Amino acid sequence: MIHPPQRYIVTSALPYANGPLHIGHLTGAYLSADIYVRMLRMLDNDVAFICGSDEHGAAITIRALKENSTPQAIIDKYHTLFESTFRKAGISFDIYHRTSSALHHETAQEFFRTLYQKEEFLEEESLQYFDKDAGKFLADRYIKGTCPKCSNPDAYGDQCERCGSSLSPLELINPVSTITGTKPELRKTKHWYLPLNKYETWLREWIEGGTVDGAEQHDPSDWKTHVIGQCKSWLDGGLQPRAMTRDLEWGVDVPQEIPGAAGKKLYVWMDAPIGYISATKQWASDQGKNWKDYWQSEDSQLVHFIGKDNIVFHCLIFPSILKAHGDYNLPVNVPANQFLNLEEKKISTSRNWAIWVDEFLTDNPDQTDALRYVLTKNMPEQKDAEFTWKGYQSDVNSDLVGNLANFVQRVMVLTHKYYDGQVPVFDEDEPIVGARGNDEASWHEVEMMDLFDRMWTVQDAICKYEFRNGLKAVLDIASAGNQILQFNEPWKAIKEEPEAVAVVINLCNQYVAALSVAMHPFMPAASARLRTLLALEPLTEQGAWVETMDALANGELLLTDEHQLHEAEHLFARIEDEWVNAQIRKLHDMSKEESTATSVSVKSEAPVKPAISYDDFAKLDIRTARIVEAEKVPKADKLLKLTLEVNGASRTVVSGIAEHYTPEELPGKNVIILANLEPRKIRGVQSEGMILMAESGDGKLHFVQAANDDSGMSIG
Ligand code: B3M
Ligand code: ZN
Repeated sequence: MIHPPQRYIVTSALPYANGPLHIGHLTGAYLSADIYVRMLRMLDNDVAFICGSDEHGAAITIRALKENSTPQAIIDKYHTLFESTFRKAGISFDIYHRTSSALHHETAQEFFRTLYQKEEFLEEESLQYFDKDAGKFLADRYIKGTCPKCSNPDAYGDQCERCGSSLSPLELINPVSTITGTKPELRKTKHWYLPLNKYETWLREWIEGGTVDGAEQHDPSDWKTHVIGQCKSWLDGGLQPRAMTRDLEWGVDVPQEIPGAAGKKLYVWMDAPIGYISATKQWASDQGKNWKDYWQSEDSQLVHFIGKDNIVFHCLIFPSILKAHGDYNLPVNVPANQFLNLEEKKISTSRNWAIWVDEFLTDNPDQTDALRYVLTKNMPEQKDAEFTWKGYQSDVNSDLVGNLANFVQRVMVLTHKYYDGQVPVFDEDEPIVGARGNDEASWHEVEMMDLFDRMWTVQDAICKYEFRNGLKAVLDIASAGNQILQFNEPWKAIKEEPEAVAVVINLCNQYVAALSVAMHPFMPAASARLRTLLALEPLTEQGAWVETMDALANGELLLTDEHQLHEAEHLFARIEDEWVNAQIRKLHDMSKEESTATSVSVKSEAPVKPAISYDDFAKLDIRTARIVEAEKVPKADKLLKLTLEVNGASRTVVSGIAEHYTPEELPGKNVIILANLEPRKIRGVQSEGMILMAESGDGKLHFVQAANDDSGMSIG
C-alpha cells in the first residue's frame, strides 16, 4: 500500500445562483477540485466532495427586481442550470445541494444561535441607509453614488467597479436608492458583529505557522504563496469586527427568539460557507454515514477549492466562525486559483465576454475532455492565465491528437498488424533502446520501473494541487512511449529482430494501459473510451491508483500476455480552423461590448440611474435623424449598418438591433441619435453615434422617435 487511506472533506465554492457559469469559474474552483478528488478516491481515501448553489445575497434580489421576477424563480433556474453544467463537465460531486433548503436554514441558524449563546458576537447599533418609499433598509448593492476615490458616479455601496476600491455606503457621495431612485435617509439599526480583531492572534499563528492552539495543524509551506500573501495583508491591515447580519427580506432568518431579530437575515458570507456543512449532513444522511466524521473528527482533512476573490472568506472569516463554534476542523489547505482571462481580456459577465460552460458543452458534447484538458493545462494556479481559442486548437491538435492519441493509435495498429491484436509474449532478457534513447541498452523491466516513476510524478503533483504539472506528467508518459517506438522502429526491425519488437510492443501496451489510469482524474470520459479500446474493465475509481501502482511495483503487467485488444480508434479529433474561427466569431458577436456600444436601450423597469448635473447633460448632442439605408454587418448576428440623414448630411451608425429589425423595414424611419459620441470602429465599420432605443419588459427594442419628421432637430 503506497498511501495510508485518509478521510477528506473537499468543497468547491458554492456558485451564486444568479447567472450561468463560465470557463473561469470551471477551472478555478470546480475542475481543480474534481481532479484532486478523483485522485484521492483512486488512492483509496474516504472522500466527501461537496458543493451546492449559494442562493442568498442581494445580487439575487437585484436580478429578480431587474427581471420582474422573484428570487425563488431566479435560484430555481440557476440551481437547475448548475446541476446540468457540472454533470456535463464531469465534475463528480458527491452531493450538489442548495442553501435555500430547510436543512441549510436550520444548520445556519444553529450556528448563529451557538455563537450568540457563547456571546461571541458584538451587538452594535449602526447607521444604515433606509429607503422611505420602499420601506426597507438598503443592502450595499442597492445603493449607488459617486465614488469618493475616483468620482465614478455609478459606484455601488460596497465597491467601485471603476477603481476597484471597496467602499462602505456611508462613503458614497450623493447616494441614491437603486430601488426608487430617491435619496435614502440614515437610520439606526442593530447588527451582530464577528469580532475578527479578537481572533487576529490565533489566525496569524494558524495562517503563518500552521498551528492551532499550539498544535501543528498543517504545513504552511503546502499553501500557495498568493493565498498566504493575501491573508497576511489582511492581518497586517488589522482586522475589524464584521457584521454577520443584514436588514434584508431574502436569506436565512436570524433565530427569532433572539431579541431584535425581526427583519434580520444572516449575512450571505456567514450562511454560504455553512452550506458546506448542511450539504454534508444531507449527503451523510442519504449514505447512512455520520457527517461529524468529516467535519469534527481529527481523522478528517478539510480542503476548500475557490477563486482568489473568496480567499478572505475561506481563510479568515469562515475559520473564525468554525473556531468560535468550537467543534469543527479548520481547513488544511485552501488552494485558491487566480483568474483566467479570455482572448487577453478579463472575462466579463456584464459584457457577455465569456465562454458559458453549459452552452458550450451542449453545443459540443464531444469536447468535454478537450475542454478539461485545455483548462487544466492553462489553469491559473499561481497567477492569472490566458485562454484563447487558437491556443485551444493548438493544445488539442498537438498534445491530445498529435501525442497522446497518436501514441495509442500506433501501438494498437502495430499490435494488430504483427500480433492480430494480441499483446505479444516477450523475452525479459532481450535488450531494446529505452525512452531516454542515446542508443543505451535497456530492458522491459527497466522501462517499466520508469513507468512507475512517471506515474508517481502524476500522483505527487496532483496531491500537491499542481494540476498543470500532473497533466504534463501524463503527457510525458505518451511522449516516452512515442520515443520508445521512434528509437526502436519496430516497423523496420520486425523482420530482422522480431524478439526486440515483441518487447517494444508489449512495453508500449503497458504504457497505454497506464495512460488509461493516469488520464482518469483529468479526462474521465477519454479514459473510459481508451479502456474500452483496450478491452479492459471500466475503471473503478476507488482504489484504482493503488491497485495500478502496486502492480507496477511488483513487476506485474497491466495487460497480460496475449490480452486481445479491440480495434484501434482515434481517441481525439483534430480541431479544424473553421470550427475555431466560428467560436471566435461567436464570442465577438455575443459580446455586449458591441451591441450596447451601438444602441442605448433602457429597460422599462430598470431603476433610475444616479442623478447627473445639467452641465453633464448639456454635453450630449441628441438629434433627430432618418434612416436612409440598412444592411447586415457580415458575420455579426446582432449588428446592422445604418446610413442616416442628419440635417441633410449622411452618417453611418452600427447598431445592435439586427435581432429586432430586418434591414428592409428600416429605411424612412425617424430615430433619435446621440450625435456627438466618439466615432469607433465596430467589426471593421466606422460607427459615428448611437441610436436611442427603449427596451420593453419582454426585452424587445423600440425606436425612440420625435413627433414630426424633420431630421437634425436638436433635442435639449
Ligand atoms: N457564492 C461567491 C462566488 O460565487 C460565493 C461563494 C460561496 S462559497 C461558500 O464566487
Ligand atoms: Zn472609484
